[in-house]
Amino acid sequence: MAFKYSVILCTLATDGIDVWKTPGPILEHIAELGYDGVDVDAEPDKITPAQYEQVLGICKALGLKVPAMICAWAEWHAGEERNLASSDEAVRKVAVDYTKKCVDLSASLDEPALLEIDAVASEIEYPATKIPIKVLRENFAKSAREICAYAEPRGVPIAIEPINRFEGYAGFLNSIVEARSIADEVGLGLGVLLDFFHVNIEDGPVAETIRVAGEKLRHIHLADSNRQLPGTGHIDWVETVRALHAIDFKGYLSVDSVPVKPDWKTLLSESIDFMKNIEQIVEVQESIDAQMRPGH
Ligand SMILES: [Mn+2]
Repeated sequence: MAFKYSVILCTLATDGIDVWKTPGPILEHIAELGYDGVDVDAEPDKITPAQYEQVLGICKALGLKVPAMICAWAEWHAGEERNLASSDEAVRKVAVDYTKKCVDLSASLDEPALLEIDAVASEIEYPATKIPIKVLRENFAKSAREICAYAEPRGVPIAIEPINRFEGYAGFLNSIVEARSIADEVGLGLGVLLDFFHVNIEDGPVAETIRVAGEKLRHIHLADSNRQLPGTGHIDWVETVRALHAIDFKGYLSVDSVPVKPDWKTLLSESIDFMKNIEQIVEVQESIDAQMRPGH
């Protein structure tokens, strides 16, 4: 039961790689390395239908799936304030309307792609946000309900990605425990997205966090504890893969390593090779475990 791997294309920008400018050679290289898919930017007002058609057409020809589209939430990434937890109704509406447009875009694909939602304030108030957590939670849950009610009949999966306190709200929606509790409350198919970098900062051990996410885990952003390629930090990868087997994870692991180091080609080839090696080790371990069981 091998995992499926993808690449978040916009993260490659830190190495000067722009899929919207030269899609052919970039996507060909990703396919050659053995990736199953790519996570494409969700910017329905900025990327033209012709650009989407070109990139998605090349993906299709190469056999690359699009398991997720990446919504931009931070102002540096989005170029505008998109705050699903805002108490200002006008601000919150901008973010909800953007997400609904992304749902329409995703629903137009051959297979609808997952969209991630999260809560990012335009102003970071580290070490603790001044807005009561209860208020932020109510606002965010309201947005999530509106988005999921729109996405569910269109077959578009939505998942909450908790963001660490230095990039998101300091104190709200930083952990998988919080994300899972909102997903449980909202229902409507809402799941969670686990980014190993954020989780390593805000949750317990990654393997334990995977068990907390459980059947609500829809997608993974792949990096080590230092946000660099897997194997260069201190995540316990064998335990992580064992936990993913234990919950029978069927989604994708998408490389989300920023800034790209040492260069995009090395990052992508080493990431997938390392993970496939760990998968093999775990398979051997699990077959030894099975032999040791009584009655074998
Ligand atoms: Mn991420």
